[in-house]
Amino acid sequence: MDSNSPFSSLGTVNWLDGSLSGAQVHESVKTVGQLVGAFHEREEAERLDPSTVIYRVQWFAPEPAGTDGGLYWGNTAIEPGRIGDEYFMTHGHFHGRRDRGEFYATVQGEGALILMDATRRTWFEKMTPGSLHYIRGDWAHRVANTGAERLRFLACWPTDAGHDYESIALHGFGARMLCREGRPTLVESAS
Ligand code: M6P
Ligand code: ZN
Repeated sequence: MDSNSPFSSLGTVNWLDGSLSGAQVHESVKTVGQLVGAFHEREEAERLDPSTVIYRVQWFAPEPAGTDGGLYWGNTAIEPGRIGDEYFMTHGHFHGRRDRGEFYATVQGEGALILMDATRRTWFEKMTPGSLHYIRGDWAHRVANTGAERLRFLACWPTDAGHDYESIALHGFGARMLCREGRPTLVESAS
């Protein structure tokens, strides 16, 4: 059977771990050096090898960024670990367009999806294999790996959502996922 669909050669999803493959996969790697300012124990982060990988993102982008009505598909893999008492985590972002939502679905591992609304109220949803999470367009979102193995989740978001990292770089989230008495605990931030 021949297919002449323009997207038929996009690639494949490995449903065992969520990883993507094919010629069209985009990839980025985030290291301790790139995330140093995100963790509250900055001096601890500066003591680590800056090339230590915290997470990797793969995504399919069948349409250019900003296209009306398009979708992206991604897979994020966060290593287990902590900087001081804070679990390895993503940068986290608001969407540039606050009316563009997103789905996350956990494939492997254990984690926390940290969410924050426009008033800085911050809460989390537990991530376990199979858990599905809907992120409203005006909620900032960050994921922390609270388990002992790699955390992998899939994401689907609109092509025209955009990433607003600046608000997070300036003000952070209203709370952080910290290890307290051996357990992941959401602790309110001072600022
Ligand atoms: C998911 C999606 C991506 C995002 C990635 C990493 O795959 O939400 O849009 O880039 O996670 O998160 P961040 O950009 O906050 O580092
Ligand atoms: Zn997003």
